[in-house]
Amino acid sequence: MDEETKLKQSAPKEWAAGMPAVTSSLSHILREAGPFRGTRGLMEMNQMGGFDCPSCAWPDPDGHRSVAEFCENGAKALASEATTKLADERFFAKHAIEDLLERSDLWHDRQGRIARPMIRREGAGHYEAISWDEAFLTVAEHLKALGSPDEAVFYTSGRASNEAAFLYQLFVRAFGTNNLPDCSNLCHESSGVAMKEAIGVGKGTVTLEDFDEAEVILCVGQNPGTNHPRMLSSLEAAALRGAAVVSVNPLREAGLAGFAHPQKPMGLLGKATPLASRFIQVRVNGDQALFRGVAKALLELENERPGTVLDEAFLGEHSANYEEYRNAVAVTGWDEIVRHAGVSEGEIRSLAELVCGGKRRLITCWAMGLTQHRNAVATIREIVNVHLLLGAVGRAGAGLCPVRGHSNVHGDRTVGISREMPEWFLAALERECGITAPRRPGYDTLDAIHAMHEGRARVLIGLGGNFLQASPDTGFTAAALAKCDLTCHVSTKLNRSHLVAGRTALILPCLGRSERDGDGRFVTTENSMGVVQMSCGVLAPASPHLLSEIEIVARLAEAVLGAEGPVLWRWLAEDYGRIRSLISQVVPGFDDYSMRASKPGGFHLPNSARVRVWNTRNGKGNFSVGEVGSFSASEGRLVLQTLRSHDQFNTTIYGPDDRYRGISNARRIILVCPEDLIDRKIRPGDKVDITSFWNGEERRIERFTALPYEMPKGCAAAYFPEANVLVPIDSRADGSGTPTSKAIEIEIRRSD
Ligand SMILES: Nc1nc2c(c(=O)[nH]1)N[C@H]1C(S)=C(S)[C@@H](COP(=O)(O)OP(=O)(O)OC[C@H]3O[C@@H](n4cnc5c(=O)[nH]c(N)nc54)[C@H](O)[C@@H]3O)O[C@H]1N2
Ligand SMILES: Nc1nc2c(c(=O)[nH]1)N[C@H]1C(S)=C(S)[C@@H](COP(=O)(O)OP(=O)(O)OC[C@H]3O[C@@H](n4cnc5c(=O)[nH]c(N)nc54)[C@H](O)[C@@H]3O)O[C@H]1N2
Ligand SMILES: [Mo]
Repeated sequence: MDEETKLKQSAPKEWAAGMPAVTSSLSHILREAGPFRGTRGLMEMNQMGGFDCPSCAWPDPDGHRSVAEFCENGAKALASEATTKLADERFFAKHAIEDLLERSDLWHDRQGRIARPMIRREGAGHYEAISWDEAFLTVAEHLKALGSPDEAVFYTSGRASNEAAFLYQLFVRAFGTNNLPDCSNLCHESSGVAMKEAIGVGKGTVTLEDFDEAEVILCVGQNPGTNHPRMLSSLEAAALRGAAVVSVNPLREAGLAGFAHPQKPMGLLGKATPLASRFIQVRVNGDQALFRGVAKALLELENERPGTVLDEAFLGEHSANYEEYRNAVAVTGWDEIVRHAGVSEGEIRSLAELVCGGKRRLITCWAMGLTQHRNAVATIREIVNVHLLLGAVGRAGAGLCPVRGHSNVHGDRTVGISREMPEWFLAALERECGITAPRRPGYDTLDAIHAMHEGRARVLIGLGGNFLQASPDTGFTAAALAKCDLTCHVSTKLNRSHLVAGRTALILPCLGRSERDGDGRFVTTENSMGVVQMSCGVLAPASPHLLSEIEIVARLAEAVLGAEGPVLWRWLAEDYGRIRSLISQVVPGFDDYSMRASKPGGFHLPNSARVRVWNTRNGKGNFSVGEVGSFSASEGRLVLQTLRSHDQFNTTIYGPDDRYRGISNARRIILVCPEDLIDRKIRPGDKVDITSFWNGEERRIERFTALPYEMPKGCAAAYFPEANVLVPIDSRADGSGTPTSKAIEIEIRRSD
C-alpha cells in the first residue's frame, strides 16, 4: 500500500526501549530468521566467545555481560543478516534490473541474502549466476587492463573485520594505489582530523569505566536511543548515581529523555529512568558558538573565583596556544554567540557552571550532528578547547568521546584503510610484506565520485557498503557509477549500488558476522573505545556458495597479482592467525594479537592522549582559535538536516516507522518547525517539493509529505538516504572533506 494512505503522526515518545523495544526486536527476528536461528543468534551476540553485533560500535562491558547483551536495533541488524530468505539466481532471473530499480530500499532488504556470485554482463538486463573463479578472473582482467592502478577505486564500509580490511589494503597497495575511500569519509572524518591536530590521536579518549565516574556527560548531535541504544545503559547508570546528562540537539530525542531498561523488570513494565536532566535546543550548526560561549563563561568565572574553575596545572604543563585562545574568546561577543547558537546567555552560563562543578569530570560525546557541517572540524576543536580549559582529557571520568558508527569502522582505519597512511605504516608494510607501497595520497569518497565522472577512475570495488545511497547527490553519483567499466560489490544483501552500476557489474556474496566461518575461524573488531576482541559466528551460512570476506579478498588478490609472492594470499587466508601476526608486525599495540583478542573482553589498544602524551607537532594539547560562525539560509529558506529513522541501519531499511518520533509508515517526509509551515500556508500532511541551493546549483525532490515537528525556527529534517538527492556534491567540511549532510539550504513549496 502506498505511504500516503497509511502515514500516521502521533506525539513523540518521552522515553526509549522498554517492552515496545523487546516486542519490536522479536517481531523482526521471528519474521526473518525464525525462532531457532533467531534465538540462537541473539543468545550469542556480544557474548564473550560469540560474535560482535554487526550494528553500531558502542563497546561491551569488560566484566559481566547480561544474557541478552543486545538492543532492539542490534536485533534488527541480526534479523536482516540472519534471514532465511534467499535472493538466488531464480530471484534475479525473475526480476530485471529495471524492475528492481522501481522497488523501495525496504523491499530490497526483505528479499533475503544474496546466495551466489552474480554478474550483469555488458548490455544485459538481468543479473545471472557466475562461478567464483570466473568472477575473480573478470575483475582481474579489468584491473590489469587499466592504464594506471590509480584508475581503480577500492571503497570499504565499516563492517569489514580487521583481518579482511588489512588484507584488502595490502592488496590495493601492492596493486599500486592508495585509492581507499571509506564510509568514514562521510561520517567521523571531521572528528579524526580535529582530534589529531589538537591532541594527537584521532580517537576517543574514554573507556566505559570513565562513564562510571563522570559527573557530567554531554551528548551533542547524537541520537543514541536509535543509533547507539546500548549507550543508554551507561547513561542510565550515570543518571542513577547522580551524574548530569545533558542533551544538546535541535530535536528533543526520546532516547535521551528517558530509558526503560528492557533487561530489568521495572523497565519492561515501562518504568523509565529520566536521563537528560537538561535539554539545550541548539540551532542546527549552533554548537561551535555554544561551546565558545561555555569557554567564555568559564573564563569569566575564573576571573571571579580565581584558581577554582580552570585546571591551571594542566594548562601550564600540557597545553599550547592558551593565551591566543583566551584573547579570541574575550573578543567574541555574547550577542554573536547567542545569535549563532540560538541558546540564551543565561542557559550557556548555567551549562558552564555545571561542567566546572565538582571535580570537572566531564565527558563530551558526539556524532553526526557535529561532523557533517562545513565548520565541523572547528566545532569539534571548540569542544576540545573546553576540555583543555578544564584539564578534562586523560583523567578518570573525563574525556572526549566521538561515538562511532559502523561496528568496525575504527579497526579498519587502524589497520590501514585510508587514502593516506603515515610513512611509518607504509614503511612497515614494505618491510614485513615485501611489497612496494605507493606514497601518493589516494581519493576519498567524494574525490572518487568526481574521478569516475571524469573518466579518471573506471573500476569501483566495494568491500561492503552501498556507495550510491550513502554518497551525497544521488543523481550525480549514479551518473558517475554508470560511467565505470566495472563495479563490483562484496555484499550480503541486495542494494541500489548493485542496480545503478558500471557496464559490467558483479556481486560477490560473503558470509555475515553472525555466520560460522569454516571450522570455528574467528575475526576481530575494534569498538568505539579502542577495545579489540574476537568475533566468532555461530549460525549456519545462509547459502553454501558464500565465501568469507577474507577469502574473497585473497582470491581476488591472487587473480590480479599472482600466487608466487611476495604475499602468499591464499596461505594467509587459510589461517586468519597469520594475518593477525602480520598486523602485529606492522601496527603497534597488537602484540600477541590472537591470544589477547580471544581472551574474554579482548584488549585495549594504546591511546597516547589517555595518558597525557600528546603526539602533536609540538608535543602539547593545542587550543585552536577559529572564527565563530554558523550556517544560515537566506531569507525565506530553511536549513535541512538529513538523519536516521528508528527503523534503518544507514541505507538498509528495516521497516517504515520512526517510533520514538511518533511517525509510522512513511519515509518520504520532511519534518519542519510548525511556525515555518504556518508561514508558508502548508498544512500538516500536504505534499511539498523541496529544492536545495548551493553555489548557484539547484537540486530537487518532489512530493514529500510535510509534517510539523518541534525544532528551532528555520530548521527542517528529512531521512537519509531518501533526501541525499538534495545534498550538494561539493559542499564539504573544511579540513575533513565530509559532505555537509546536516546543513542544506532548502525551500519548500506545496506540490501542484
Ligand atoms: N540503528 C542504527 N544504528 C546506527 C546507525 C543506523 O543507521 N541505525 N548508523 C551508524 C552510523 S554509521 C553512525 S555514524 C551513527 C550515527 O548516529 P547519529 O549521529 O546519532 O545519527 P543521525 O541520525 O545522523 O543523528 C544525528 C543527530 O544529530 C542531531 N543534529 C543534527 N544537526 C545538529 C546540529 O547542528 N547540532 C546538534 N547539536 N545536533 C544536531 C539530530 O537532530 C540527530 O539527533 O549511528 C550508527 N548506529
Ligand atoms: N545524507 C546523508 N548521507 C549519509 C549520512 C547521513 O547522515 N546523511 N551518513 C553517512 C554515514 S555516517 C555513513 S557511515 C555512510 C554509510 O555508508 P555505507 O557503509 O556505504 O552504507 P551501509 O548502508 O552501511 O551499507 C549497507 C550494505 O552493506 C552490505 N553489508 C552488510 N553487512 C555486510 C558485511 O558483513 N560484509 C559485507 N561485505 N557487506 C555487508 C549490505 O549489502 C548492505 O546493503 O553513509 C553516509 N551517508
Ligand atoms: Mo557512520
